[in-house]
Amino acid sequence: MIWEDIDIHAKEWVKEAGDRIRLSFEKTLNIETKSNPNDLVTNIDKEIEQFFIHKIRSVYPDHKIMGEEGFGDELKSLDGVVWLIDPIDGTMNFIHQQRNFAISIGVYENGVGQIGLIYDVVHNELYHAIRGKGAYLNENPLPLLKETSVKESIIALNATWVMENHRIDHNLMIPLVRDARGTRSYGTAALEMVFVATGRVDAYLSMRLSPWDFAAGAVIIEELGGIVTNLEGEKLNFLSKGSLFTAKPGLHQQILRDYLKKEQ
Ligand code: 2AM
Ligand code: CA
Repeated sequence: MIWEDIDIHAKEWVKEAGDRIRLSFEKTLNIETKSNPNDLVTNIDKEIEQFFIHKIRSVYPDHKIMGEEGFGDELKSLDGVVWLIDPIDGTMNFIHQQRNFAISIGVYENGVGQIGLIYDVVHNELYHAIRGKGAYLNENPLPLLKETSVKESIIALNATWVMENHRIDHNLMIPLVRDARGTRSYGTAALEMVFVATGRVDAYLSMRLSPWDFAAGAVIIEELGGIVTNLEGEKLNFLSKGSLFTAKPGLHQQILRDYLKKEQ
C-alpha cells in the first residue's frame, strides 16, 4: 500500500470539501435531529459524506468506508483498508457558530491507523499524519509532546461528565477538575484531539464517542508520542462507540493511576 498516494488524494478531497462547506455558509441549512433533540445533522453533513464516498469509490473501489451519516458500508470487521469519516465533527457548533468544527478522516489497515487528517475549515488549518512519518499543521512539522503533570495541565472535557451522569461516577471527575490548572470544552472531539496534539491542551476525555470522532486524532496524537486509550486505559475499539482518554505522556499515567482508578 502506498500511503503517500492515498494521503495526496485525501488531502485534495478534504480541501475541496472545505470549499463546499464554506460556500454553504451563504445558504440556508436544513437541520434535522437524530437520536435525540440535541443530536443534529444537516444537509451539508450528508452531502459532504456522500462527496467523500463518491471520490474514494472512484479511485479505491476495494477500500471500505465507515461514515457517521451511514452512506458508507456496514462494517463487521476492520479487515483491509477502511476509511473512517466524520464529514462535520462538531455539527452543533457548525450550526450555531459557523466555527469550531472540522472534517475528520482516518485511514486504517487491518485496524491499524495509517493516515489521520483533521481539517479546521474556517481557519484553513489541515492537521495530518502518516504513521511513522511525523505529524504536520499544513506544511509545518509538529514537535513531539513533552511530559507534564495534572497541576500544570489544561484538561478538555465536557461539563456533563462533572455532573451526575450515567456513564461515569462524577465523584472521580471532581478532584481532577479541582487539581488541574484549568479546563476547557470545545464541543468537537476532532479539534480537541488536535489541541492535545499541538499542546494547546494537555489531555482530553470523553465518555462516549464514535470511531469516526477519534480515528484521525488517534493517528496524529500517537505520531507525536501522546497516549490514546479509553477511560480504562485500554486500546481503543474502532468498531463501536466508547470512551476516549488522550493525554501527554506522564500525564496519562498520572490521571489513570491517581484519579480514574481510585477506590470508590
Ligand atoms: P459530532 O458533532 O460529529 O456529532 C461533542 O462533545 C462531540 O461529541 C463532537 O465531537 C460530536 O461529534 C460528538 N458527539 C455528539 N453526540 C454524540 C453521540 N450521541 N455519540 C457519539 N458522539 C457524539
Ligand atoms: Ca459529525
